[in-house]
Amino acid sequence: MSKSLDSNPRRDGYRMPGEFEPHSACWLLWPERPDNWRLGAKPAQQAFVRLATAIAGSEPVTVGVSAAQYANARRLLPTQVRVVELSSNDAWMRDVGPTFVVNDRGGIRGVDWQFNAWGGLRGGLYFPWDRDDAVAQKVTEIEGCDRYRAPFILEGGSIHVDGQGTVITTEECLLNPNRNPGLSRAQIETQLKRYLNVETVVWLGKGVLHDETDGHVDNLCAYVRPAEVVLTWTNDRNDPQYEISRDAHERLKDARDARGRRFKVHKLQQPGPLHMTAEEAAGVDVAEGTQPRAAGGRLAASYVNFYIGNRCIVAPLLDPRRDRDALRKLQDLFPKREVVGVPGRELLLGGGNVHCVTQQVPLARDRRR
Ligand code: KQY
Repeated sequence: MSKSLDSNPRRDGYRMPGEFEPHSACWLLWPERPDNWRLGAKPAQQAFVRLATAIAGSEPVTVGVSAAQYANARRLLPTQVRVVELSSNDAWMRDVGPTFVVNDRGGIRGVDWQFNAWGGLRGGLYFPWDRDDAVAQKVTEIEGCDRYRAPFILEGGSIHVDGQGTVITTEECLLNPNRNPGLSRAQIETQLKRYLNVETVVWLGKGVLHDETDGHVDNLCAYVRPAEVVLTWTNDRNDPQYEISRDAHERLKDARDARGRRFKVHKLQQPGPLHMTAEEAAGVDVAEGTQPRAAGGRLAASYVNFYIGNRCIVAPLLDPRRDRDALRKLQDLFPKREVVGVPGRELLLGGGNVHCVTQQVPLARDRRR
């Protein structure tokens, strides 16, 4: 049984590794709800199959799926992907799954963040979210590890760590009163230090324009390796994204990480700008309590929303005019991994992308040997 621990990772000597460190597995959830995924989630399911297949070439993949969709998911996913029945409110494993932490003696535990669907009743994206909030416990149970139930709200997509004492996050999300209204910036930093076991919090300002998560960092900026990040970028000064990316660039250039290093910042040109078509918007069911979809709305499209697998980088394909350059740039940044593009449009229409729907399980290693 997965025990709930009455402590925190810092006190117990556990840390969140960088995503670029070795993994033992990757978890996803199966998309299903028709008020988020158009056409009864059928196009999104095809995209998830492509994504799960790409990651499965690099590490074992498990997909959690509702009882109602089990047979369909099992039929569509390749045999090397494990499918387990797991209820959830939607498919954002990065945000609802556990953040795994490891120690130097081969131990692994999960951090089970509190979850309120990206803002609860103050601008959150759907109601209810009780099944999502129970996902992390169930995943740690299946993974056979104990867990820390964090005393505050956080989504995994709102943090990126280097595994060496630094976390990067955004003010737009973590300081948003719809997450932890009772906590000051200093108190949030203290909790991040306890639950990720970091010393330094690097604050960026806003996330990608119109990101409905309130600016998750994983759509804006990601670690390539310690002290080296990739930032979504546009050279168009008339695009409102320009000022957001410029501000993030400046903050990163001014920052020092936990080891006193300056950041090397790589710019990755954004796709588009991309917008939701009338046909796409019309394909999404209307439901009370769910964010409606509007034709013509600008999508929070970014190539930074990629997944780092053991031997691959899985990145979204979003814009035929820009995909090739984006993949080439990622290949330059990750020369030891194969960069694989997967269809990203359906994930984007749902409100996120590859990184948002994946959650790595780090390899627990005994470093004393
Ligand atoms: O991490 C994410 N990008 C989740 C977005 C949730 C969107 C729900 N429509």
